[in-house]
Amino acid sequence: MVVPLFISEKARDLEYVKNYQPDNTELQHLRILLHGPVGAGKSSFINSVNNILQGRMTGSALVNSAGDNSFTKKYLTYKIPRKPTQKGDRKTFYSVAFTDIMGLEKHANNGVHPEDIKLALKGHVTQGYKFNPVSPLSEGDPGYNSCPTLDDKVHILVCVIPADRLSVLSEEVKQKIRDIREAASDLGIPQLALFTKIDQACSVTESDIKNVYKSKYLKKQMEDFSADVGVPMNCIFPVKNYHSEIHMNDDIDSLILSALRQMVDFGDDFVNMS
Ligand SMILES: Nc1nc2c(ncn2[C@@H]2O[C@H](COP(=O)(O)OP(=O)(O)O)[C@@H](O)[C@H]2O)c(=O)[nH]1
Ligand SMILES: [Mg+2]
Repeated sequence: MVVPLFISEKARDLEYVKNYQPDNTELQHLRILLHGPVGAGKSSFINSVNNILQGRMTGSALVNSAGDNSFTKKYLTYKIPRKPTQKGDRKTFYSVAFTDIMGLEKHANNGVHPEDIKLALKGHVTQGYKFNPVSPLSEGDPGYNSCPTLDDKVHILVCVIPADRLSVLSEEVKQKIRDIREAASDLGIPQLALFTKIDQACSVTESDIKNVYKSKYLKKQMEDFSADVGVPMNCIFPVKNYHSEIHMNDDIDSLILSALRQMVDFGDDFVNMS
């Protein structure tokens, strides 16, 4: 048998995320809410995490708790199934769950209303609720959950930004991001940002995503975003999602796992304080 001499950072992060369980046994999962412009790579990120935790390419076999696979403007939770250790075992899930909110479009009437995102942070949006961009959810509506449990609440807010389109993000979109961040900060919810599509952002990362921290261009983009929106530099994670690959790739996994590990740590701190 070949005994590995060292365990890679990637392997450590993977084990860490796979083994993570909240101390509070009432909590099934950390809820990670992804928000950001349409096409930023939110769904692809969730699928990428699914691939990595399953250890294989999975397509989009994600489970959402509303039992519905439509990719509309519905509020859906995606959970990632654990491989059963024995045949006939009950289906169980990893302790991270994702909610993907489409939105933040330039015009107020497109995308999910920022007020709805704020309600989602507090757990007031029912699974399967179809967002209405024109009028936000209000108390008493059928989609309004008046008694959210700790599981319903958001524990980590993640802003997803396409690294190749940062310079064209409109002031309106940035303002929406700031508003949502502020609402999350008021609730004490930890936040981080993902810079996706680094493989398309500049020639240095296009040739090899391992060069990500050598790219002056990307560093400048991250600094500008940090200054503009207020996410600290050490909370911005550059990633490349699985989007056209046929096989798994260690470099893709490493970047995604370091972001995911930080999400778990931040979320865990938050639920332990709640
Ligand atoms: N090159 C590249 N394309 C990506 C990446 N992430 C997502 N995409 C592509 O960008 C498009 C939008 O991604 P999607 O996940 O649907 O964005 P969403 O609207 O935020 O959910 C799709 O065609 C993806 O295949 C990435 O990291 N690199
Ligand atoms: Mg999507």
